[in-house]
Amino acid sequence: NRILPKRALLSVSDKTGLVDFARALVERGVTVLTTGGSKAMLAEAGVPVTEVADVTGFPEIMDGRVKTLHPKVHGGLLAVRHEPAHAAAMAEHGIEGIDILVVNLYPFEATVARGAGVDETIENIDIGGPAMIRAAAKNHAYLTVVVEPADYGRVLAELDEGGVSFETRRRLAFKAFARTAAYDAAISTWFARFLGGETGDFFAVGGRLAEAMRYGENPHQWARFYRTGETRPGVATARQLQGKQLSYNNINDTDAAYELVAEFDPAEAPAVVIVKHANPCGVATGATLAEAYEKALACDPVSAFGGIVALNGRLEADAAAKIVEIFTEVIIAPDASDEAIAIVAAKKNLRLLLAGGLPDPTAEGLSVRTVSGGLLVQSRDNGRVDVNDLRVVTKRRPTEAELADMIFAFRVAKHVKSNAIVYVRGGATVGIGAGQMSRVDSSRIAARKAEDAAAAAGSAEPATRGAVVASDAFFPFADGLEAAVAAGATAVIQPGGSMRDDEVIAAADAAGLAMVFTGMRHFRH
Ligand code: 93A
Repeated sequence: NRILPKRALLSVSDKTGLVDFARALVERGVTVLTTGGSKAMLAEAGVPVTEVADVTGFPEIMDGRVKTLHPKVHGGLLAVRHEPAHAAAMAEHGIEGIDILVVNLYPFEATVARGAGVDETIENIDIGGPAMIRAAAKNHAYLTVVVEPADYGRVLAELDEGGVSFETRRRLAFKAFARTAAYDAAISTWFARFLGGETGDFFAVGGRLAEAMRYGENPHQWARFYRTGETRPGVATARQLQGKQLSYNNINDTDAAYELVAEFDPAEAPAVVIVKHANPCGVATGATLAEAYEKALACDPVSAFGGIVALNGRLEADAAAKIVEIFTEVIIAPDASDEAIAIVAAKKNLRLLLAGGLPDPTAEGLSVRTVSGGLLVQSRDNGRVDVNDLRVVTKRRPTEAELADMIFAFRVAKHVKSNAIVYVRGGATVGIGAGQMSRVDSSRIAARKAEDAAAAAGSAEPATRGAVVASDAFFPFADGLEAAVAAGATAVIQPGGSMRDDEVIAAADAAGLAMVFTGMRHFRH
């Protein structure tokens, strides 16, 4: 089942390794056809090649938009060689078979990534390339299709073993369709920018392999990380300065941490988030990032061990020195000073990621998850509650200080797995209850964590005394609110909308609490 090729067509934008590969093909007796730009490079290197235009008898036209879209090319790619009618058509029209197709596409993703304008981006939508790749991949029974330079070596090695095997041709065909699918997904995603909101009944998801991880969420799972072409600052576009390779869980947790810290405008206050298992275990603002880190750490110092630290501003030496005092897996920030980088460098395994900016929490986007046999797609939760959205439902109105902490707590709750209960005092979380099946359990856990932190710090009373509390969804019964009262909370922020809102409001009034409704829910599962 091995095929020794006679004729190859090379048309590549990424010209890495092109000269050596083409020369090696020629040395093995293969006739090489190429498009204009590829030809120029090969001719200069002294590799004898034929231009596609000379085969088709038709010049490249319209700035290269039409160069390989010709029956002499596509007939050569698509002909079923053992089919007599196809062979007759080839003879009649002077079509010669192509046995190897080497194409890599116009760099659409890279063009978007560097922020090119609309005209230039559209010009970088490759039409002829994907058409050839798909034709060759369809006809892999006869052809070898190569879509990236990384495969040149393997193809040459097989040529020296008597030809390219069927297994390799099929594997390369798989890769070819994966590539054109991801390419079209990137184009479709780019178009979605102009639609805003609802993108309709079609959804394409794709990405380019960024990294193969050692394993997935668990060691028996394999894992890969793909970049979708998104250009916003975030975990996928951040630059890793040092440390071990990021694991699957690291990337997931770092994303959670950075998306949350971006909720806090650096112009208002420096903020720090510490994440474990995709949930925050400490979030705080402070006069400096170093102070914010200390406050965040105090929330749950036990869980913070081995955590991910995200900052909403430039990492400076003072914060870096504090963060490296305990074992930390990852630090992510928009930027870092040289001094801070030097401090982190002393911890060889600690990863430092610099994202160049912060994600925009109000930006539109998509969230995708798999279910067995399907995909669930929804718009990103870019909802954001402001003071003006709040409705006071209790007799007592919240104080200014309570209001500020309420908004803070609700923004944190948005990023905590449901059921989420978040206690905040003085711009810092003091107790977080996450991921429980019952809201009252989350309330109790959050309060208990605050008691533990107080005990560890040798403090007489838990920091939930005098705190505000946020709930990601309404309290279905008064018991969740009563748990907050028992913990010493003075004010509550929650969406409202329960059938028993009246009972919950009455319980709040009875305890002298101030309570506001946001009208917006932030489930996160
Ligand atoms: O503009 S195209 O969509 N029209 C075509 O007919 C065509 N044929 C090949 N783009 C086309 N290509 C692409 O040109 C290939 O996919 C490759 O990326 C590039 C190589 O051109 P050159 O050899 O001139 O640098």
